[in-house]
Amino acid sequence: MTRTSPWWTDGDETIALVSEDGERIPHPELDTMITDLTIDDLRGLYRDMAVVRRIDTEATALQRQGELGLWAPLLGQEAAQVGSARALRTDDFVFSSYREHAVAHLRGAKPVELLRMCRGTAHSGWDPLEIRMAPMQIIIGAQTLHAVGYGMGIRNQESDDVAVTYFGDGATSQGSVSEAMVFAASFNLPVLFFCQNNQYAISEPVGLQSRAPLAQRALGFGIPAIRIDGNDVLAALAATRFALAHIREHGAPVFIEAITYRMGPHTTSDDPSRYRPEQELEDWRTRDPLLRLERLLAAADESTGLRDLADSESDEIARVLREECLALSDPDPEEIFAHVYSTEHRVIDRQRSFLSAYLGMFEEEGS
Ligand SMILES: Cc1ncc(C[n+]2csc(CCOP(=O)(O)OP(=O)(O)O)c2C)c(N)n1
Repeated sequence: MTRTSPWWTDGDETIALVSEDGERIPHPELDTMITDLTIDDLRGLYRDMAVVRRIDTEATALQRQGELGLWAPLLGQEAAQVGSARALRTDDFVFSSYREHAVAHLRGAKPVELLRMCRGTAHSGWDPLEIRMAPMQIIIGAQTLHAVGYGMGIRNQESDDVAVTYFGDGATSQGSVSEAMVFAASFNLPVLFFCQNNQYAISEPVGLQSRAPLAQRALGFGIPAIRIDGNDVLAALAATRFALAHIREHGAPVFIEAITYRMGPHTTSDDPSRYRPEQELEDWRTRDPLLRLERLLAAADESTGLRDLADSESDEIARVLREECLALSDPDPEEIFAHVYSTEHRVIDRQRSFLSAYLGMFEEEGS
């Protein structure tokens, strides 16, 4: 049976617009969100996913070679991120965690800018105001509060921008995420809560974190929710467009739960073989987001050269990325104080003088 509404109600299925075999599944309301998509657009979505996967693989390799301190791979989550990010307007503002490399890239961050923080050469790899995306947040769930604060600003300015926050399944156990949802619901704020349920919070499976579906949590706060197959880029794009239109029209929050799977480790410091069965990963490999879109295009006889083109473009991007990453220069150590306060501050001044004197000792030793 085809569901007519995208809104999740208890017991409903997860919405997919493309099956695992690449067949188009009709949906009366969400289909209306993507009537403009041409074959070239679909090929473009494939290209986006292939490029970010390649950037991610290169970054993982760079970390393994000691060139980055840490990396949190997005492998497996390309569709959720590319589909949702492609639905945003440039004037919306994103507040994400440390895994949304595809979102940052599609907002305009250059590949090397995705790596700068992990190489320890910058507090934020990109200019947050330029691409309208805050620096990646490491404190789990804190970015949802930042989005709510920003949403309040949007409402006060009577603009129809949306604050979009990305977080994981584990983050929904954080008090700050509950507080963010209470505030967003009570004040009718234009915030999109985009939860990538990638099944794990490091080694903790989602079933242990939440006995109820995550989408249900939003309903408990009075926030309408949509639950989608997050490995289906069309579902991610259509649902995000639908949610954004709703938020702009009603000035009230929406929650999307995108069911996906983290195919890599939590970060390069993690060994997932210690807590997840190999067969589980194998099962999810058959639901690979790139494979699914490729199958859809193949069914329409439009997949010729798709992989080769994406691969050659991605390889070149990865080559330049590596070159630019290795060429990143160390910042002036005193820059660490630059953005603590927007005005002069005597505690910071004292710390800056201390560091300067300390560094001066090495200069004397060296001379
Ligand atoms: C407030 C806080 N508590 C704990 C941590 C340690 N930590 C880092 S990642 C992580 C798991 C997050 O899982 P999830 O929200 O599902 O996101 P994912 O990493 O799977 O994308 C934890 C507990 C942290 N960074 N911040």
